[in-house]
Amino acid sequence: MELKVDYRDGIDSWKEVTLIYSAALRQIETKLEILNDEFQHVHLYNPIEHIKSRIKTPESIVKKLKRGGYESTIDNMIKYVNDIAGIRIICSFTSDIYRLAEMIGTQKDIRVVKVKDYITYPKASGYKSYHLIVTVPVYLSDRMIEDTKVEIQIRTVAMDFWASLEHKIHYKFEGDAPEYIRNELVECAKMVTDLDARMLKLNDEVSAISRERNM
Ligand code: 0O2
Repeated sequence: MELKVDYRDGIDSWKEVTLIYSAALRQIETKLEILNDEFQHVHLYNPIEHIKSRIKTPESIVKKLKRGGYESTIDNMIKYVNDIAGIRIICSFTSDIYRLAEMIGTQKDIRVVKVKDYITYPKASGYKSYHLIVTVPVYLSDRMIEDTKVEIQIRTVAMDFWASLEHKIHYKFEGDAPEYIRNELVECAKMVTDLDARMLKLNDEVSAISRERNM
């Protein structure tokens, strides 16, 4: 892995990039935890099951830049790699995903710059998830780095289970899995969609009964 270091907006080394993106990740994580706590307080219910976050490895960044035909420079990674900082939010129900996306969008210092709704429009592979690219300002001791990008992926437990296995299979076969395995994954994705719909319906029915009985 080799990243050529140049100078852009005061960011001049991989270490500094990591510092800035980690700070952006932490800010978003804290906001999400606050939203989850508030939701629990008001609605007695947590939309977030759990949150995972990561900084993309330099190797992975270089691969992505190469795929896009870009030279491996700090400048290019900041400009063209949207998921250097990534957060994955795992929810119980599909309805939580849209609720959370809306809540994130109304936060004053978060700017949503891109949305990919792979839930309404799943990939041909069967992949389902809701992706947001957002930016947040990061305040350092002597300056403010505006518009630090963070990719937020929101999906249900079932969608996450499917995506983790598909990701492993994708890497194992270097993107060229045998057809019967790809077909089986598409079938499993349909089962995930069905399971998510049934669990949501069940939950709605239980909530309606609880309201009726004042439970
Ligand atoms: P890795 O190894 O997981 O980090 P853009 O953001 O628009 O410039 P990109 O990055 O292709 O372009 O956006 P997209 O489609 O939103 O995908 C971003 C990430 O979503 C991917 O990052 C994966 O983590 C995940 N993802 C997208 N498609 C699939 C899929 O078919 N299966 C699985 N399991 N995950 C997927 P990376 O960097 O491609 O990969």
